[in-house]
Amino acid sequence: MATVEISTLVKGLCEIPDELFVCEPVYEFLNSHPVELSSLDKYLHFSPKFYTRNLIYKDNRFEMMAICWEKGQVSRVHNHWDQRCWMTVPIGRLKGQNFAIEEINESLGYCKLRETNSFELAECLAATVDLEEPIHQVLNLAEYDERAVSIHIYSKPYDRCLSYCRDTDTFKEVTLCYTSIDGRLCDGIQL
Ligand code: 2CO
Ligand code: FE2
Repeated sequence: MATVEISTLVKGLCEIPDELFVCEPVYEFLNSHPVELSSLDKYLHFSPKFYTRNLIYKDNRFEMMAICWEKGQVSRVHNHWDQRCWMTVPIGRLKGQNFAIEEINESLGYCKLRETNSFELAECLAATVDLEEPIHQVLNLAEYDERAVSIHIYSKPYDRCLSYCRDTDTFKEVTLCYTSIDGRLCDGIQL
């Protein structure tokens, strides 16, 4: 399949009318437009400390970012509120693990989770976060033994989520920051 520059992908997404900016049409669009890797170069910043979030595009309706994962790096177990989310993995591969809530007491910040399904992503295949079961973790497993880059689209843009700790069965709100915007490192960021 012919690849497209990331800027072409953004333009194509911007042209999707609001009523079609929902799970299936965006998913199909991403699957039928694999990204040209060289067009991602300027967005790729890796850090040994944590995965990096590199903003490519943002408007009121959606944001797109490249997330760079060193070998073995994993996300928090987290939710996406009621954001829609799509992701593709043009470089390396990643595992997605979904979770269901078994018991929750919001006022105590207590939440017991149970693992549900998992999936693996590579080669520009797209996945969506299930709005019915939105708690998940993304992992660049050490056994994959390579860096990975994923492209994420969130609609609407979001900058906070709930983070779950499975050791203590607790959860709390965390703020999400960008590592870089349009290829330039954000103030105060040290890789
Ligand atoms: N959603 C996480 C973030 O934006 C990345 S893990 O994939 O859903 O930081
Ligand atoms: Fe996520």
